[in-house]
Amino acid sequence: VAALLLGTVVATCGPRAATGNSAAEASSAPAIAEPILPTLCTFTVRKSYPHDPKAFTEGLLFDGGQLYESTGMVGQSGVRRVRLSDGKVLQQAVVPPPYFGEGLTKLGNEMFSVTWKEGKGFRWNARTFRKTGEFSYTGEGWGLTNDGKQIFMSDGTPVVRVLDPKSMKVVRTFTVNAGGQPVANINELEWRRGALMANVWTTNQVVIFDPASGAVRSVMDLSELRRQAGGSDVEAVPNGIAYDEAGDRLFVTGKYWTKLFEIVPSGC
Ligand code: DDQ
Repeated sequence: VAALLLGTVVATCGPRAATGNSAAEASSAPAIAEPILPTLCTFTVRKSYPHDPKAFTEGLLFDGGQLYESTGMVGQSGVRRVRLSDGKVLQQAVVPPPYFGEGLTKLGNEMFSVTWKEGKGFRWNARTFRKTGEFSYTGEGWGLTNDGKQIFMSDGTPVVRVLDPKSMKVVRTFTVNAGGQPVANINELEWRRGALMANVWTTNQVVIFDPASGAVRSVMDLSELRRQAGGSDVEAVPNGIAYDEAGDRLFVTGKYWTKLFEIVPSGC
């Protein structure tokens, strides 16, 4: 996936319109509907905060001035509310064995979390951190986010499910693709300004894609932040994107990272 995306990005460095197909250019309608290739999106770091280096981050979100995180690994899984300034855990609930905690999303006063291979999801009261319900799904559970109305769920494949939060039933699906090529290992998800962002598992890349077509519009490379906060652990991949809509702030971290970064994206 890394090679594919990198190749795709490099390929966009030339002028896009230079097809050399003068016949097609001369006609009023293009003969071929070409896929739009992703562009590179960059960022600067505005601030960094401490992050629990024991947290195997699987979900991250910011809502109502609060940071929430879910963690994985059997026996270390759970959901937590975290103080941004110093990373202190303010509230938490355990996701017990045999479950491996994965993505987290919050809609109003309710949180939803999924588990890796158990086909089991949990509903939580976001104020009390009490479990309020369970739901099931086929396949694996990886990332979760929502657009205020519907929930988006990734499962490690290029296919993202759109779920109705009441029933947690699949409303529709779409395939994340870079220039038409499916992108696998779509992991932690985030909704930001009408687009979806996702960590691509094992890589340092974040893809930003269209929630209708699944087309990847841009790619962000978090290699430098991983070097600063992830150490040498192969599992310490970037994972965790949280958008503070009210403050227009974007936060990223990773599994076992020592830091959580506020970044200012550009061209995403
Ligand atoms: N996932 O988040 C990509 C879905 C799973 C990552 C799990 C990597 C650690 C595996 C450790 C195995 C222990 C059962």
